[in-house]
Amino acid sequence: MLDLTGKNALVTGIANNKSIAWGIAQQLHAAGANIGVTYLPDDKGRFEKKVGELVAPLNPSLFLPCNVQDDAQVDQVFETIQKDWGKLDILIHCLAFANREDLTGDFSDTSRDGFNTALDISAYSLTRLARGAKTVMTEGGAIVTLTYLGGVKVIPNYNVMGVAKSALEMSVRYLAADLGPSNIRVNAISAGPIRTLASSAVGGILDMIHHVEATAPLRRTVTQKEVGNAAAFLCSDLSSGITGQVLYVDSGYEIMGM
Ligand code: NAD
Ligand code: 0WE
Repeated sequence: MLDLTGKNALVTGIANNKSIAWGIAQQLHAAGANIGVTYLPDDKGRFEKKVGELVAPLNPSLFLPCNVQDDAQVDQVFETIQKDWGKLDILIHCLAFANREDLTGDFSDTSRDGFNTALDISAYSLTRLARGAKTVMTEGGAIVTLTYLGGVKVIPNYNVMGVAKSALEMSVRYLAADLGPSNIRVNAISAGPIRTLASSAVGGILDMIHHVEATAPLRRTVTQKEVGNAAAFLCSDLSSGITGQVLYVDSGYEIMGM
């Protein structure tokens, strides 16, 4: 049985009710986990209000701002976990960002700043959060991040995000080796394309979804709930022997050659 009762789970990356992180938070909650949520703070407090209202039904016992580019905010999250929870069991890393102009046109036009921004937010943040998590995962734990096929194969326009996902997937392996002796497992889910705030801002996402519906073995896209269930598995004792892996939740699309 998939049972997460007594587990404290921190979920990053919820922006709205289409967010993959929201699908994950709901499934972790359904499995009995105690939920904490971080949100990306903005000047007007819009995310704080929106995300706060969205997650209220899960009764989150922590609700904290965390811009992963700000070390002070990251440290504050883990200090609060130490103080309020005593220990952390589960960390969900479900965020990415590249400048919009870097997700279209020629990859060779990527600026130094654009490259650094994408890699900092989308890849380095996992290592930064894992470092904080290690201090509070005193009874072992599970870390799960979200990646995409564009980190392994060239997907038109994914560009610098593909480089960031490649770095993210290799970070999963190095972190798994690093944190394994502390009984902390680190895995990634490679999700197929899903309509979310981030993906909808990308030109041609609907065409990509139709392509998956036409060619993936299951002839459909995946849902946030399916990704959430896979995440719950990777966070539970059912996957106690699995670390450093990338699990494809993509209707089978990745296996196809033609
Ligand atoms: P989303 O827009 O709902 O989530 C992206 C999140 O990143 C938002 O909550 C945003 O606030 C957060 N974020 C951006 N910059 C941040 C920063 N500096 N600090 C903290 N948070 C920041 O979109 P999503 O599609 O649910 O994306 C979640 C994850 O899933 C990403 O890693 C994405 O690459 C991955 N993914 C998405 C798809 C897809 O098709 N939607 C497929 C595979 C993988
Ligand atoms: O990882 C992603 C999306 C990541 C993303 C999206 C945006 C749009 C708005 C990162 N940064 C930004 N910045 C913005 O300003 N996905 C896996 C979804 C996605 O994005 C694509 C895809 C797919 C699929 C971009 C190009 C091609 C395919």
